[in-house]
Amino acid sequence: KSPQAGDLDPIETASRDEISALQLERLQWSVRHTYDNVEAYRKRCEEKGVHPDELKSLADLARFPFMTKTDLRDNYPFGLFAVPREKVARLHASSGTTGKSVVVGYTRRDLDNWADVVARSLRAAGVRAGDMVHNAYGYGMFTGGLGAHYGIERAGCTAVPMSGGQTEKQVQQIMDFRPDAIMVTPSYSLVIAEEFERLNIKPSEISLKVGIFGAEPWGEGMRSEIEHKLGIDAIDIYGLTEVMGPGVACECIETKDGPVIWEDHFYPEIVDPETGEVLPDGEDGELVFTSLTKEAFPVIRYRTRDLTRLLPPTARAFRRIGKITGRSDDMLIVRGVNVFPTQFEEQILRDKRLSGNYQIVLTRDGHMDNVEVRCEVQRELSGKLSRSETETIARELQQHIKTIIGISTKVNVMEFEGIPRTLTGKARRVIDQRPKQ
Ligand code: ADP
Ligand code: K
Repeated sequence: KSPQAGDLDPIETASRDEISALQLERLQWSVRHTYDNVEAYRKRCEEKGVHPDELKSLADLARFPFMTKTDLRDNYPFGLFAVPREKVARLHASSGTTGKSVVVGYTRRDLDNWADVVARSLRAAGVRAGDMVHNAYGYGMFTGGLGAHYGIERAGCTAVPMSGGQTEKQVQQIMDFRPDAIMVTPSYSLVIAEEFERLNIKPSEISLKVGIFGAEPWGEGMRSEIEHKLGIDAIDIYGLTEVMGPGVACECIETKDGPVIWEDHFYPEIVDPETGEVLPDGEDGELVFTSLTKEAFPVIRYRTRDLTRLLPPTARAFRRIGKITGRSDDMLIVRGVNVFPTQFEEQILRDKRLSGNYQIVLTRDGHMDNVEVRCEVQRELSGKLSRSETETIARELQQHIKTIIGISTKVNVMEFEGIPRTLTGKARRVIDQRPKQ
């Protein structure tokens, strides 16, 4: 499907000069707005000896300080908000490195812009007004469900707010309602595809024409598998809670060559993850975003920790991001949900019967990620606990992890020193055996 007149916002076909001019104007507003309204940011600028008045060109941004997840944690929950709490129309949250999550807020106008960029993402993916979109992203504090939802409505489509899980019901509803498009994590889409296979339903009998997949890394191999099994075009959507949510960037169906950054709302940079130095387009490094229009929770040079590169425009006037090749921190993405090893550690340390030594083992069973948490009992309890006592410890830990971190795990409680000690350097906490994308 090629875009038709009226499908594109004028800025999507603007010249580079027009885009840069708009970006500079909005950047100056955004930095000034943040400086004036967020005390922690103003202090950071003063320490660095920079002032919003010095922002005369896009390149001047490189002189300004970065924002990181640590800043969000230190200012939990609302310390980085740039508007009074009464002006915040909605909150969302994402995992932080410890028990406290990262909290973000949106004004009415922010929600409006978010719906616009998600609607634009849907159009880029070939979805048109009047289409029905089955939304299997999780609803709730995650940005995925509601972020996609309001974009679907904004695009003039029929929203099916299915949320995640209940695979049999997902399939039943897709067969009964006959949606044109689906929004879901790539891994869960394959679980849905397998349920279709189990029911002997052929791709040609499935109404879906396109799927918009994100929240976790996926590669070309997975794209062809999804396209083949569901009989659809599979499109990559990228986003993160701190910057907005899904819809920061989305692929175009004509080219399928990496998510197009909606550069009129989000200004990208690639920096050297070690030195923070800005790298030229095309070079690998860490993706950094500055919000250009956000009122409630502006981010200036936010370090995403996602490793990738910036690619030149193709189907639209904006630049694209390459495949996310990894992270420059230890965050794990399990079934689309972000988790940090320290979050498991916190739960393990709550139980005084456990030694605090642990290991997280990630595997992929079919298409779903499995997490095994290996921990061990204290030295003085080693060899002294009955099987049912050990099982109780495991069950309790599993429940804590489920309620607090929000993911299902298998907990394996071992005897003291059951986990191999590293004699030099840091303990190996994570063993990721999932196939590389
Ligand atoms: P989302 O709901 O978009 O997943 P989160 O804040 O929960 O938002 O997670 C954001 C992180 O998820 C990103 O920093 C990135 O690591 C990962 N992510 C999101 N979309 C993609 C994608 N299309 N490809 C690879 N990684 C992605
Ligand atoms: K994610």
